[in-house]
Amino acid sequence: MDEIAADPSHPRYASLLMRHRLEEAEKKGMLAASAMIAHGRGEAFDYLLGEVTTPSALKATRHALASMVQGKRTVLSVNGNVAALASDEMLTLASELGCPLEVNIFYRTPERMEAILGHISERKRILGLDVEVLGHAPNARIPGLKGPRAACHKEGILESDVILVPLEDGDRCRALMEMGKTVIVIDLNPRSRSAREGTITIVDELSRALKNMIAMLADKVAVVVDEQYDNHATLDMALEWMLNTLKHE
Ligand code: PTJ
Repeated sequence: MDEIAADPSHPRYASLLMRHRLEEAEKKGMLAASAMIAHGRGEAFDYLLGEVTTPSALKATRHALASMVQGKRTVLSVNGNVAALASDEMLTLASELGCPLEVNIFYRTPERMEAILGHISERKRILGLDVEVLGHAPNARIPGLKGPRAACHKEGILESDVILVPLEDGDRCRALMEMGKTVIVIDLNPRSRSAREGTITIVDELSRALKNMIAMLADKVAVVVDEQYDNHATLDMALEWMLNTLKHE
């Protein structure tokens, strides 16, 4: 799956690997027309972070994970970019948490849904994981969203209490918040609407954040809800980190 020309010791290996995954997903018809623009924006912010998980992002990750563990009906939402970049990590996390994964895309077409669901099902088979994957037969709508992008599963997103929405658009994030859910956002842009409106925002690159969650669960690192957690403080710390990285270059 991940055969790229660059050597893993190459300083830009992780970035090249993610680009390669997007190129492959594009060939399979999984991506929205604006997927590369969204990725480029993410890359720019990751540069400013220094391409590392910051201490405040790690704190948000631990708190988010604890919230997902505690959730009665946790669901992981997957869009085209997420499926391209981190299907294996999303499936592994869903398997560890014992929760479903739901494909839910903004620019919804039957062709894209089929391509994304096909890719996830192939990765699930290769990994040998037993995970419920939803999205194929939506029977409900997210209130407040217009058009095909509102389609979802009643037993999945609609009735979830905790939902992970990586790389999400602001409208959907707001609609989910208005439904009273705990909305966990992963977004490299601390100024995006989703980042500012979500319950818990992890300002980190998607695959890094997911790998941290999986490692926390595997190491049995204390995964406890942080009663003092303040999302605005987390976002401020991410911005300060970026400014300091720039100053010291
Ligand atoms: O597959 P669809 O139809 O649901 O569409 C998916 C995209 C991502 C195209 C759609 O949701 C979109 O247009 O998103 P936005 O509004 O561009 O927001 C994406 C956010 O994710 C931006 O704030 C980026 O900075 C951020 N981002 C991009 N790549 C990563 C990222 N954050 C974390 N890790 C990344 N790898």
